[in-house]
Amino acid sequence: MKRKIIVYDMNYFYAQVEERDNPSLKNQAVIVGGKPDERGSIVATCNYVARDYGIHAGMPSHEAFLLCKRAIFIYPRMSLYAEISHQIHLICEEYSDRIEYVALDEGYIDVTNTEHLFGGADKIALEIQRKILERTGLTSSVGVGYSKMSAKLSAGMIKPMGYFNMDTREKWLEVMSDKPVEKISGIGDRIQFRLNIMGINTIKELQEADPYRLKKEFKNVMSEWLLAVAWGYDEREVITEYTEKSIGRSCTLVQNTRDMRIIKNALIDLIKIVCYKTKKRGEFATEIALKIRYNDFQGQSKTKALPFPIDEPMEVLEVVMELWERVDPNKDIRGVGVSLGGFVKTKTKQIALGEDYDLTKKMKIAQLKMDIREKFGYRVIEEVIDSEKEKDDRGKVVRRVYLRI
Ligand code: DCP
Ligand code: CA
Repeated sequence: MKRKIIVYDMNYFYAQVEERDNPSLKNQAVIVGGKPDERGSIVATCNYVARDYGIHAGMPSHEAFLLCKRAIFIYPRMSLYAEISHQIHLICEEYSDRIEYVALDEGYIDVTNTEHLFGGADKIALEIQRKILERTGLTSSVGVGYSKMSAKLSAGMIKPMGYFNMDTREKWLEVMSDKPVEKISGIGDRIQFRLNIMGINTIKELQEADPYRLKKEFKNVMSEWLLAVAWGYDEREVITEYTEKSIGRSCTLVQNTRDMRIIKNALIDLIKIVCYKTKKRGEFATEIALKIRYNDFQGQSKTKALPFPIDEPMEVLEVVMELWERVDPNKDIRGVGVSLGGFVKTKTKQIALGEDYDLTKKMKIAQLKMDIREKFGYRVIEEVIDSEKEKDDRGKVVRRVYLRI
Protein backbone atom coordinates (compact mmCIF):
# COMPACT_ATOMS: atom_id res chain seq x y z
CA MET A 1 0.00 0.00 0.00
CA LYS A 2 1.17 3.51 -0.72
CA ARG A 3 2.54 5.01 2.45
CA LYS A 4 1.49 8.35 3.88
CA ILE A 5 3.86 9.92 6.36
CA ILE A 6 3.46 13.27 8.10
CA VAL A 7 6.32 15.24 9.62
CA TYR A 8 5.84 18.11 12.04
CA ASP A 9 8.74 20.38 12.90
CA MET A 10 8.38 23.27 15.35
CA ASN A 11 9.74 26.60 14.07
CA TYR A 12 12.87 27.91 15.85
CA PHE A 13 11.62 25.88 18.79
CA TYR A 14 13.40 26.96 22.01
CA ALA A 15 13.52 30.60 20.90
CA GLN A 16 9.86 30.61 19.90
CA VAL A 17 8.90 29.33 23.37
CA GLU A 18 10.88 32.16 24.95
CA GLU A 19 9.16 34.71 22.68
CA ARG A 20 5.79 33.24 23.55
CA ASP A 21 6.43 33.70 27.26
CA ASN A 22 7.90 37.16 26.86
CA PRO A 23 6.35 38.95 23.86
CA SER A 24 8.67 41.94 24.32
CA LEU A 25 11.36 39.72 22.79
CA LYS A 26 9.60 39.69 19.42
CA ASN A 27 11.45 41.74 16.79
CA GLN A 28 14.67 41.45 18.78
CA ALA A 29 17.47 38.98 18.07
CA VAL A 30 16.88 36.14 20.55
CA ILE A 31 19.52 33.51 21.17
CA VAL A 32 18.87 30.49 23.36
CA GLY A 33 22.08 28.96 24.63
CA GLY A 34 25.04 29.67 26.85
CA LYS A 35 26.13 33.22 27.68
CA PRO A 36 28.87 34.70 25.45
CA ASP A 37 31.21 35.33 28.39
CA GLU A 38 31.10 31.73 29.62
CA ARG A 39 33.84 29.49 28.32
CA GLY A 40 32.75 26.99 25.66
CA SER A 41 29.20 28.36 25.36
CA ILE A 42 27.24 27.62 22.21
CA VAL A 43 24.02 28.71 20.53
CA ALA A 44 21.30 26.05 20.85
CA THR A 45 19.00 27.96 18.53
CA CYS A 46 17.90 31.51 17.70
CA ASN A 47 14.92 33.31 16.20
CA TYR A 48 14.71 34.52 12.61
CA VAL A 49 15.83 38.07 13.51
CA ALA A 50 19.09 36.60 14.85
CA ARG A 51 19.40 34.32 11.82
CA ASP A 52 19.39 37.40 9.59
CA TYR A 53 22.68 38.36 11.28
CA GLY A 54 24.16 35.02 10.25
CA ILE A 55 23.76 33.46 13.68
CA HIS A 56 22.93 29.75 13.76
CA ALA A 57 22.68 26.72 16.05
CA GLY A 58 25.99 25.22 17.12
CA MET A 59 27.91 28.50 16.75
CA PRO A 60 30.04 29.63 19.73
CA SER A 61 28.03 32.22 21.73
CA HIS A 62 30.85 34.79 21.73
CA GLU A 63 30.93 34.63 17.92
CA ALA A 64 27.16 35.20 17.84
CA PHE A 65 27.62 38.17 20.15
CA LEU A 66 30.14 39.71 17.76
CA LEU A 67 27.63 39.37 14.91
CA CYS A 68 24.87 41.09 16.88
CA LYS A 69 25.84 42.91 20.06
CA ARG A 70 22.23 43.71 20.93
CA ALA A 71 21.16 40.08 20.83
CA ILE A 72 19.40 38.78 23.91
CA PHE A 73 20.87 35.59 25.32
CA ILE A 74 18.55 33.26 27.22
CA TYR A 75 19.55 30.12 29.06
CA PRO A 76 17.49 27.11 27.85
CA ARG A 77 14.61 25.91 30.00
CA MET A 78 14.84 22.29 28.97
CA SER A 79 12.15 20.96 31.26
CA LEU A 80 9.63 23.42 29.82
CA TYR A 81 10.55 22.42 26.27
CA ALA A 82 10.15 18.76 27.24
CA GLU A 83 6.72 19.49 28.67
CA ILE A 84 5.61 21.21 25.46
CA SER A 85 7.04 18.31 23.49
CA HIS A 86 4.83 16.00 25.52
CA GLN A 87 1.74 18.14 24.80
CA ILE A 88 2.52 17.84 21.09
CA HIS A 89 2.93 14.07 21.34
CA LEU A 90 -0.57 13.77 22.80
CA ILE A 91 -1.96 15.61 19.77
CA CYS A 92 -0.14 13.36 17.29
CA GLU A 93 -1.28 10.24 19.11
CA GLU A 94 -4.89 11.13 18.36
CA TYR A 95 -4.21 10.16 14.74
CA SER A 96 -1.91 7.15 14.75
CA ASP A 97 0.11 4.90 16.99
CA ARG A 98 2.96 4.62 14.50
CA ILE A 99 5.01 7.61 15.48
CA GLU A 100 8.75 8.17 15.64
CA TYR A 101 9.80 11.17 17.69
CA VAL A 102 13.21 12.24 16.48
CA ALA A 103 13.74 15.35 18.59
CA LEU A 104 11.86 17.36 21.18
CA ASP A 105 10.27 19.34 18.37
CA GLU A 106 10.03 16.91 15.49
CA GLY A 107 8.39 13.62 14.61
CA TYR A 108 7.25 11.25 11.87
CA ILE A 109 3.65 10.06 11.97
CA ASP A 110 2.73 7.13 9.73
CA VAL A 111 -0.95 7.55 8.90
CA THR A 112 -1.11 4.97 6.07
CA ASN A 113 -3.61 2.84 7.97
CA THR A 114 -5.54 5.59 9.71
CA GLU A 115 -5.82 8.49 7.25
CA HIS A 116 -9.20 7.29 5.93
CA LEU A 117 -10.66 7.75 9.42
CA PHE A 118 -9.85 11.44 9.45
CA GLY A 119 -10.41 12.61 5.88
CA GLY A 120 -6.90 12.08 4.52
CA ALA A 121 -3.29 12.78 5.38
CA ASP A 122 -3.36 16.44 4.35
CA LYS A 123 -6.29 17.15 6.60
CA ILE A 124 -4.54 15.42 9.51
CA ALA A 125 -1.34 17.37 8.94
CA LEU A 126 -3.15 20.70 8.96
CA GLU A 127 -5.25 19.68 11.94
CA ILE A 128 -2.13 18.74 13.93
CA GLN A 129 -0.59 22.08 13.05
CA ARG A 130 -3.72 23.95 14.14
CA LYS A 131 -4.04 22.01 17.40
CA ILE A 132 -0.39 22.59 18.25
CA LEU A 133 -0.97 26.32 17.78
CA GLU A 134 -4.18 26.27 19.82
CA ARG A 135 -2.81 24.25 22.71
CA THR A 136 0.75 25.54 22.93
CA GLY A 137 0.58 28.93 21.20
CA LEU A 138 3.45 27.88 18.93
CA THR A 139 3.82 27.62 15.16
CA SER A 140 5.14 24.61 13.33
CA SER A 141 5.69 23.47 9.77
CA VAL A 142 4.14 20.24 8.54
CA GLY A 143 4.72 18.09 5.51
CA VAL A 144 3.13 15.05 3.90
CA GLY A 145 5.21 12.51 2.04
CA TYR A 146 5.28 8.97 0.66
CA SER A 147 8.54 8.30 2.53
CA LYS A 148 10.39 9.66 5.53
CA MET A 149 12.70 11.75 3.37
CA SER A 150 9.91 13.31 1.26
CA ALA A 151 7.87 14.09 4.40
CA LYS A 152 10.82 15.67 6.19
CA LEU A 153 11.81 17.81 3.24
CA SER A 154 8.17 18.87 2.76
CA ALA A 155 8.04 20.07 6.36
CA GLY A 156 11.22 22.04 5.80
CA MET A 157 9.92 23.70 2.65
CA ILE A 158 7.99 26.61 4.15
CA LYS A 159 8.66 28.30 7.50
CA PRO A 160 7.01 29.39 9.69
CA MET A 161 3.57 27.75 9.79
CA GLY A 162 4.26 26.04 6.48
CA TYR A 163 2.51 23.12 4.84
CA PHE A 164 3.74 21.22 1.82
CA ASN A 165 2.81 17.97 0.13
CA MET A 166 5.14 15.64 -1.72
CA ASP A 167 3.21 12.41 -1.39
CA THR A 168 4.26 10.75 -4.65
CA ARG A 169 7.63 10.09 -6.22
CA GLU A 170 6.48 12.03 -9.29
CA LYS A 171 6.06 15.11 -7.10
CA TRP A 172 9.51 14.48 -5.62
CA LEU A 173 11.08 14.47 -9.08
CA GLU A 174 9.18 17.61 -10.04
CA VAL A 175 9.97 19.56 -6.86
CA MET A 176 13.43 18.33 -5.88
CA SER A 177 15.31 17.89 -9.16
CA ASP A 178 16.53 21.47 -9.42
CA LYS A 179 17.37 21.76 -5.71
CA PRO A 180 21.00 21.57 -4.50
CA VAL A 181 22.18 18.15 -3.28
CA GLU A 182 22.68 19.38 0.30
CA LYS A 183 18.90 19.71 0.67
CA ILE A 184 18.82 15.96 1.20
CA SER A 185 19.17 15.15 4.87
CA GLY A 186 22.18 12.91 5.18
CA ILE A 187 24.26 14.87 2.68
CA GLY A 188 26.45 16.92 5.01
CA ASP A 189 29.20 19.42 4.27
CA ARG A 190 31.82 16.82 3.41
CA ILE A 191 29.75 14.79 0.98
CA GLN A 192 28.41 17.97 -0.60
CA PHE A 193 31.96 19.21 -1.10
CA ARG A 194 33.05 15.97 -2.77
CA LEU A 195 29.97 15.93 -5.02
CA ASN A 196 30.50 19.57 -5.99
CA ILE A 197 34.11 18.82 -6.94
CA MET A 198 32.78 16.12 -9.28
CA GLY A 199 30.57 18.81 -10.85
CA ILE A 200 27.40 17.50 -9.21
CA ASN A 201 25.48 20.39 -7.68
CA THR A 202 21.79 19.65 -8.13
CA ILE A 203 19.73 16.58 -7.36
CA LYS A 204 19.09 16.20 -11.07
CA GLU A 205 22.84 16.10 -11.72
CA LEU A 206 23.11 13.44 -9.02
CA GLN A 207 20.36 11.38 -10.69
CA GLU A 208 22.25 11.50 -13.95
CA ALA A 209 25.70 10.95 -12.47
CA ASP A 210 27.77 8.08 -13.83
CA PRO A 211 27.31 5.23 -11.30
CA TYR A 212 30.87 4.03 -11.85
CA ARG A 213 32.34 7.42 -11.05
CA LEU A 214 30.17 7.67 -7.97
CA LYS A 215 31.21 4.20 -6.87
CA LYS A 216 34.86 5.09 -7.26
CA GLU A 217 34.48 8.18 -5.12
CA PHE A 218 32.08 6.93 -2.47
CA LYS A 219 32.35 3.11 -2.41
CA ASN A 220 29.38 0.79 -2.90
CA VAL A 221 26.90 1.45 -0.13
CA MET A 222 27.19 5.22 -0.13
CA SER A 223 27.04 5.61 -3.91
CA GLU A 224 23.96 3.39 -4.11
CA TRP A 225 22.28 5.38 -1.37
CA LEU A 226 23.07 8.67 -3.13
CA LEU A 227 21.54 7.49 -6.39
CA ALA A 228 18.47 5.96 -4.79
CA VAL A 229 17.73 8.98 -2.67
CA ALA A 230 18.20 11.36 -5.61
CA TRP A 231 15.56 9.40 -7.52
CA GLY A 232 13.26 9.64 -4.49
CA TYR A 233 13.57 6.08 -3.20
CA ASP A 234 13.52 5.73 0.57
CA GLU A 235 12.04 2.64 2.19
CA ARG A 236 12.92 3.43 5.81
CA GLU A 237 10.10 2.59 8.19
CA VAL A 238 8.68 4.83 10.87
CA ILE A 239 10.01 3.17 13.99
CA THR A 240 7.74 3.46 16.98
CA GLU A 241 8.87 3.26 20.54
CA TYR A 242 6.57 0.31 21.03
CA THR A 243 8.51 -1.82 18.60
CA GLU A 244 11.92 -0.33 19.10
CA LYS A 245 14.42 -2.25 21.16
CA SER A 246 15.46 0.79 23.10
CA ILE A 247 14.17 4.24 23.98
CA GLY A 248 16.79 6.93 23.98
CA ARG A 249 17.03 10.69 24.20
CA SER A 250 20.04 12.92 23.91
CA CYS A 251 20.80 16.62 23.97
CA THR A 252 23.56 19.10 23.35
CA LEU A 253 24.60 20.97 26.48
CA VAL A 254 24.47 24.76 26.49
CA GLN A 255 28.20 24.85 26.84
CA ASN A 256 31.08 22.44 26.68
CA THR A 257 31.50 21.73 30.35
CA ARG A 258 32.65 19.54 33.20
CA ASP A 259 30.25 21.22 35.62
CA MET A 260 28.35 18.34 37.15
CA ARG A 261 25.33 20.52 38.00
CA ILE A 262 24.70 21.37 34.36
CA ILE A 263 25.33 17.81 33.25
CA LYS A 264 23.19 16.24 35.93
CA ASN A 265 20.28 18.56 35.22
CA ALA A 266 20.39 17.59 31.56
CA LEU A 267 20.62 13.90 32.44
CA ILE A 268 17.64 14.14 34.78
CA ASP A 269 15.52 15.73 32.07
CA LEU A 270 16.43 12.97 29.66
CA ILE A 271 15.87 10.24 32.24
CA LYS A 272 12.39 11.54 32.99
CA ILE A 273 11.46 11.46 29.34
CA VAL A 274 12.77 7.92 28.70
CA CYS A 275 11.16 6.64 31.91
CA TYR A 276 7.85 8.18 30.97
CA LYS A 277 8.01 6.56 27.54
CA THR A 278 8.94 3.22 29.07
CA LYS A 279 6.06 3.36 31.52
CA LYS A 280 3.71 4.29 28.74
CA ARG A 281 4.65 1.16 26.90
CA GLY A 282 3.89 -0.75 30.08
CA GLU A 283 7.33 -2.29 30.33
CA PHE A 284 10.45 -2.20 32.45
CA ALA A 285 14.06 -1.80 31.37
CA THR A 286 16.95 -4.10 32.15
CA GLU A 287 19.62 -2.26 30.19
CA ILE A 288 20.77 1.31 30.59
CA ALA A 289 23.15 3.17 28.32
CA LEU A 290 24.83 6.48 28.96
CA LYS A 291 26.10 8.24 25.86
CA ILE A 292 28.67 10.98 25.96
CA ARG A 293 29.88 13.30 23.26
CA TYR A 294 33.09 15.11 24.16
CA ASN A 295 33.99 18.59 22.93
CA ASP A 296 36.34 17.05 20.38
CA PHE A 297 33.22 15.32 18.95
CA GLN A 298 34.41 11.88 19.97
CA GLY A 299 31.67 9.75 21.39
CA GLN A 300 31.49 7.05 23.99
CA SER A 301 28.79 4.79 25.28
CA LYS A 302 28.71 3.08 28.68
CA THR A 303 26.16 0.39 29.34
CA LYS A 304 24.98 -1.67 32.23
CA ALA A 305 22.75 -4.73 32.31
CA LEU A 306 20.63 -4.84 35.44
CA PRO A 307 19.77 -7.91 37.46
CA PHE A 308 16.27 -6.47 38.05
CA PRO A 309 13.94 -4.44 35.80
CA ILE A 310 13.39 -0.74 36.55
CA ASP A 311 11.30 2.17 35.31
CA GLU A 312 11.61 4.86 37.98
CA PRO A 313 13.68 8.00 37.22
CA MET A 314 15.36 7.84 40.60
CA GLU A 315 16.54 4.28 40.02
CA VAL A 316 17.74 5.07 36.52
CA LEU A 317 19.65 8.11 37.76
CA GLU A 318 21.47 5.96 40.27
CA VAL A 319 22.70 3.62 37.55
CA VAL A 320 23.55 6.49 35.22
CA MET A 321 25.66 8.14 37.93
CA GLU A 322 27.41 4.84 38.45
CA LEU A 323 28.18 4.72 34.74
CA TRP A 324 29.38 8.30 34.94
CA GLU A 325 32.29 7.13 37.09
CA ARG A 326 33.72 5.59 33.92
CA VAL A 327 33.65 8.83 31.91
CA ASP A 328 36.93 10.55 31.08
CA PRO A 329 37.14 13.34 33.71
CA ASN A 330 39.74 15.32 31.78
CA LYS A 331 37.58 16.24 28.83
CA ASP A 332 34.77 18.76 28.48
CA ILE A 333 31.39 17.30 27.60
CA ARG A 334 29.38 18.60 24.66
CA GLY A 335 26.34 16.36 24.77
CA VAL A 336 24.79 13.53 26.74
CA GLY A 337 22.22 10.84 26.07
CA VAL A 338 20.42 8.17 28.03
CA SER A 339 18.70 5.11 26.67
CA LEU A 340 16.74 2.28 28.20
CA GLY A 341 16.45 -1.14 26.63
CA GLY A 342 16.14 -4.85 27.29
CA PHE A 343 12.45 -4.40 27.98
CA VAL A 344 10.52 -6.95 30.00
CA LYS A 345 6.84 -7.05 30.79
CA THR A 346 6.95 -7.60 34.52
CA LYS A 347 8.87 -6.30 37.43
CA THR A 348 10.26 -8.90 39.75
CA LYS A 349 10.54 -7.91 43.33
CA GLN A 350 13.75 -6.20 44.22
CA ILE A 351 15.12 -7.55 47.43
CA ALA A 352 17.07 -5.07 49.46
CA LEU A 353 17.90 -5.77 53.06
CA GLY A 354 16.10 -3.53 55.51
CA GLU A 355 13.95 -2.03 52.79
CA ASP A 356 10.23 -2.01 53.16
CA TYR A 357 9.48 -2.49 49.52
CA ASP A 358 5.80 -2.57 48.77
CA LEU A 359 5.66 -3.21 45.05
CA THR A 360 1.88 -3.14 44.65
CA LYS A 361 1.65 0.21 46.36
CA LYS A 362 4.45 1.59 44.24
CA MET A 363 2.81 0.36 41.04
CA LYS A 364 -0.49 1.95 42.05
CA ILE A 365 1.18 5.29 42.66
CA ALA A 366 3.01 5.03 39.33
CA GLN A 367 -0.28 4.37 37.53
CA LEU A 368 -1.95 7.28 39.28
CA LYS A 369 0.91 9.57 38.26
CA MET A 370 0.59 8.37 34.66
CA ASP A 371 -3.16 9.07 34.63
CA ILE A 372 -2.78 12.55 36.08
CA ARG A 373 -0.01 13.43 33.67
CA GLU A 374 -1.96 12.10 30.67
CA LYS A 375 -4.75 14.45 31.60
CA PHE A 376 -3.00 17.57 32.82
CA GLY A 377 0.48 17.41 31.35
CA TYR A 378 3.78 16.14 32.56
CA ARG A 379 4.69 19.05 34.78
CA VAL A 380 1.71 19.03 37.12
CA ILE A 381 3.61 16.61 39.31
CA GLU A 382 6.98 17.72 40.50
CA GLU A 383 9.28 15.05 41.79
CA VAL A 384 12.42 15.20 43.84
CA ILE A 385 14.72 13.04 41.79
CA ASP A 386 17.83 13.73 43.73
CA SER A 387 19.26 16.13 46.23
CA GLU A 388 22.71 16.92 47.47
CA LYS A 389 24.37 19.17 50.02
CA GLU A 390 26.39 22.14 48.89
CA LYS A 391 27.55 25.49 50.22
CA ASP A 392 25.79 28.69 49.20
CA ASP A 393 27.49 32.07 48.55
CA ARG A 394 27.83 32.77 52.26
CA GLY A 395 29.29 29.38 53.07
CA LYS A 396 26.07 28.06 54.59
CA VAL A 397 25.32 24.41 53.88
CA VAL A 398 22.17 24.13 51.81
CA ARG A 399 20.50 21.27 50.07
CA ARG A 400 20.25 21.43 46.30
CA VAL A 401 17.12 19.67 45.17
CA TYR A 402 16.71 18.44 41.65
CA LEU A 403 13.08 19.18 41.03
CA ARG A 404 12.58 18.81 37.35
CA ILE A 405 9.77 18.71 34.82
N1 DCP B 1 19.17 22.34 19.05
C1 DCP B 1 20.32 22.35 19.85
N2 DCP B 1 21.57 22.30 19.25
C2 DCP B 1 21.68 22.23 17.90
C3 DCP B 1 20.53 22.22 17.08
C4 DCP B 1 19.27 22.27 17.71
O1 DCP B 1 20.23 22.40 21.08
N3 DCP B 1 22.90 22.21 17.34
C5 DCP B 1 17.85 22.42 19.72
C6 DCP B 1 17.32 23.84 19.70
C7 DCP B 1 16.21 23.83 18.69
C8 DCP B 1 15.74 22.39 18.70
O2 DCP B 1 16.88 21.62 19.07
O3 DCP B 1 15.20 24.77 19.01
C9 DCP B 1 15.19 21.94 17.37
O4 DCP B 1 16.20 21.95 16.38
P1 DCP B 1 15.92 22.35 14.86
O5 DCP B 1 17.10 21.95 14.07
O6 DCP B 1 14.59 21.83 14.45
O7 DCP B 1 15.93 23.95 14.90
P2 DCP B 1 14.83 25.00 15.29
O8 DCP B 1 13.54 24.37 15.69
O9 DCP B 1 15.42 25.91 16.31
O10 DCP B 1 14.66 25.82 13.95
P3 DCP B 1 13.87 25.46 12.60
O11 DCP B 1 12.77 26.49 12.52
O12 DCP B 1 14.86 25.66 11.51
O13 DCP B 1 13.35 24.06 12.71
CA1 CA C 1 12.51 22.75 14.45
